Amino acid sequence: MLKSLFFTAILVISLNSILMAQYDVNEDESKVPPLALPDPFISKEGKVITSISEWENIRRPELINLFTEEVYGPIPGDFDEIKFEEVSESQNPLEGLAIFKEIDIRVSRKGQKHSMRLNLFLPQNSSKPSPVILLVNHREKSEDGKIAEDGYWPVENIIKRGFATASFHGETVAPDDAERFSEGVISNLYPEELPNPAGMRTFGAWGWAAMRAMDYFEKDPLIDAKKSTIVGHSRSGKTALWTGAIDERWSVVISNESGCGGAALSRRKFGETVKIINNAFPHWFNDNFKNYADHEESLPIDQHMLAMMMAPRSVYFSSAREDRWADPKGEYLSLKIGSRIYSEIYEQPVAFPDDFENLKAPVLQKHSGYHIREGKHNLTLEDWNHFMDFIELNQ
Ligand code: GTR
Repeated sequence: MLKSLFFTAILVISLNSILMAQYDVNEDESKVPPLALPDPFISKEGKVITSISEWENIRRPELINLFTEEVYGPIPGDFDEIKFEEVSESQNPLEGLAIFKEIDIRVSRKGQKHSMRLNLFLPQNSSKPSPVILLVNHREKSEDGKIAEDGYWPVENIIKRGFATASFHGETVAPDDAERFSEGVISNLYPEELPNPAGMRTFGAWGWAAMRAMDYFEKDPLIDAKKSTIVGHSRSGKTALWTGAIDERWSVVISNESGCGGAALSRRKFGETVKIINNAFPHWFNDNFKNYADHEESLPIDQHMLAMMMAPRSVYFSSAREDRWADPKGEYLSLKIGSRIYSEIYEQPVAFPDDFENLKAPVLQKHSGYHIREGKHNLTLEDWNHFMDFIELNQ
């Protein structure tokens, strides 16, 4: 298992070096273009947005629509029936500490069916329903909780802090493959999305799965679904953000090292760019997003606006110092700038230091928080410990 994670890491690193050689990749801060971001508080019609009701009724829906049309495609919520079936195929790896449930979520629409697996651990002796943290997983399969081993999904630590935690694997709804991505929920339930250039793609499918997990949480009396967090790392961190934007049932949204098309500002063109990501992973975003390759300045949105979609709920970004491909500074800036939503619309002031380069401690506060740790692109126990501090503060 550790071995396969190691090889995945090597693969990602070598793929990135090939891409760096192939494209003119900028990782020099002095070459970042001056930032001219679209204004989140001016509507399409030119109206200046100053109140919660203008934000929630005019501008927020407008922005969701733009992200849907131009970047991610929708996460469709219509289906005819959903059923939850508890199966017991694997042994509980945390016997005595946690309750372990394997749940098959079966959804049908227009006579077609799709089924996905959710793995759930709950604190064994909790006197009340537990808050839950969902990890969107694109790495090793998680049937028996074994991705716990390296800190990527540290179930034992999460349980000991009183949270329930669940995970599903992206492959159960959409293979992470440019040729085969539709061979899952898209072909099965939403085939009309495929020919649509603004349609649902991989992140829409993974987000759909996260929403079905939430449907389950709302039905399980051992879970306090009002206190639900969605976490994703990297490509799954992009998914977590888009899901959190669309589905307001998540009270906390956490995106770890999600970089281009996730937390990082596209207009900085630092590390991975819109062109690079769309060439390497054409199945992640919808076709319209490809129009912005080398034309980031004409995007009607940028990722600070995606961070804003979480308000008034809570949002947390995290970076790793050596993960320059994901542009840590661009991740920080999009959160810092996007967090104006709390201060300026919801009258809940948040503050982020200006000096990113010397940031040492996590920015731990209500509504929006951040940390950068030493080291490489990965999701580690250190990251999780900060996440859980943030969740506790925000629930
Ligand atoms: C990289 C990709 C990034 C990031 C990463 C990952 O190869 O360029 O956008 O998503 O994979 O998911 O680990």
